[in-house]
Amino acid sequence: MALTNNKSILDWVNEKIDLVKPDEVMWIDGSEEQLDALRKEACETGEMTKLNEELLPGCYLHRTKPNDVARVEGRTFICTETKEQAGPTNNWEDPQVMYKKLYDIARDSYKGRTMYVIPYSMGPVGSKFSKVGIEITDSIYVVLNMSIMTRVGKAVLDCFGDENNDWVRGLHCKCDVDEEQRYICQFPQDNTIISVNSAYGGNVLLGKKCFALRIASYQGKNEGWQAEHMLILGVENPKGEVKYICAAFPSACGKTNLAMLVPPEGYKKKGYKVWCVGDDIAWIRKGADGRLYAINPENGFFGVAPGTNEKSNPNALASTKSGTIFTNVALNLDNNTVWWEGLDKNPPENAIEWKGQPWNGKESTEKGAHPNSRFTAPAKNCPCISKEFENPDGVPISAFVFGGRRAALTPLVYQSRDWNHGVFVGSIMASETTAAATGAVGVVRRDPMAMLPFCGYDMGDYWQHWIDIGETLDADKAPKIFNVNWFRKDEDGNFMWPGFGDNLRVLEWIIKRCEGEVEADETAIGYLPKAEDINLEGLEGEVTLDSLKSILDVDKELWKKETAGIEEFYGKFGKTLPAELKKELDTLKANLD
Ligand code: SAT
Ligand code: MN
Repeated sequence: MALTNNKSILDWVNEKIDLVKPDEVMWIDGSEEQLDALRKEACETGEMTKLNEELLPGCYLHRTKPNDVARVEGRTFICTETKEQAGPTNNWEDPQVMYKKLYDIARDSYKGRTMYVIPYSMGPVGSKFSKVGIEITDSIYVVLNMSIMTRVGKAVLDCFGDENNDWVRGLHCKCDVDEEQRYICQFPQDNTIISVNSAYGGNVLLGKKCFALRIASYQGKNEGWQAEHMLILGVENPKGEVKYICAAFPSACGKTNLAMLVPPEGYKKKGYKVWCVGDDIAWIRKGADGRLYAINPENGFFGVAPGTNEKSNPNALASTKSGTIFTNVALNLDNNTVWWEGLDKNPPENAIEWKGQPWNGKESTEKGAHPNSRFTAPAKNCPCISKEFENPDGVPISAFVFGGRRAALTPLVYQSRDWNHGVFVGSIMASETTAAATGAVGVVRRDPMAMLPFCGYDMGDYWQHWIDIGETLDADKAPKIFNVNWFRKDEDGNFMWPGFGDNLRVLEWIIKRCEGEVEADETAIGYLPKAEDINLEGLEGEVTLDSLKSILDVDKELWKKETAGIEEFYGKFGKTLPAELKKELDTLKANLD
């Protein structure tokens, strides 16, 4: 039975029923009984495997098709009235052409299947930050993932109103999971998303990248707020004061690890704590006091499994111990649990690898888990989840941090001179590619604000939006803007910074800068720490003052080469490139000469 009298919702759902012709229609009400029945059904059909109830209560394993393991950026489209509105970094197609193509693929594709209608809220139900979506899907896996990643069900519609038309339409059709016919399409001007022929993560959990970033970035531009690919964390000092930081990194560059950071021993002893508000997406608005506030619109973590372990991220690991769906990891047949590369040094011998074949982890040279295998874990499981997680007003932001994966060039940390310079620093972000998207891994590409695959309109206009937001902020209220790089390597290819929990040492410097408690050196690229101001206590033997100095260096020759790359990238934008950024580039070039 439909869960709403909202006419715009009912009309749209009915239209889609006529298109895809399901055998049955089920509205997801959010009740445990309904979800449990779906879990049971998915296990009966083999879509999911129930894991060991003692060791992993309420946990399941799912395998996607081997051709469907990551986001497909080449097949992701922004369909706006004009190509210019999508900008030079997005694939574009005319909306009418794309609707027709997608409807032809979707037509009758639910025959013999059930249509699930999922009402969901991005953000706490009823918060002024939050937005409602309806996702139609023919996949139980999607229903169960959405009910971890977002707030789903009747409660969402109960407080929505019958006349309200401000909701995002999402149609997902698994079809035959044919990669040649796979399309992930956003229609920002219609608040609509259509995804066909995939059943993987970011391609089909439409509340995540498609809505909360691509559509929401466009909404934010028009409505005066921001949707960013950022984690949100709080650092609590020994006095009990918490400062919040939003940080943008490309997919699979350690956002989840940073968001759930465990302080080094010395910091723990002193009473430092880190609280996780979000690990992937931040929605940001100005509060009544003139500061920027952020909420995490999601309700769970869709984290990369490989490399997650007791040492790298005990909080993420703990989050996966119940109520979690694992995708494309190895199944240990001896105890019906899961395993992935980097979980421990003890791979199972009697196992099934991610493609579904028998696998002996001790002998096989093949991987047990796909490099982009994932866990979908409820946020409430996380031992360090912030008590502000459900706060409908969000948390006040002290600093924005941008970062990428760069073996050379970018120093461990630097601060922008002011807001516009900070926007410049975000706009020139570049990172080595990872397994989170299909394509070559390890190639340096420009990824401004980590939004390259997620900005729902012209990136030049998006930068302008950042600049415009800055203009509305008093200088003393505006978050300070930083860049970090945990991934610098020495000549032998070894990482020069230990990363993980030790990144708190850098966050501490960032917060001190925000509070005006520490000096910095002005360089060609911005403010750099004096090496003595980064606390190395407890890192003896790992990082010396000298090695720290070498991760803090600014190699002018390398930076000159970098400016040529930036100039080329900026050249793509033509008239939407903000004059402010052009000016920042000129300043950087002059500083390097
Ligand atoms: O596949 S997702 O887009 O959900 C995850 C990611 O790439 O960050
Ligand atoms: Mn992400």
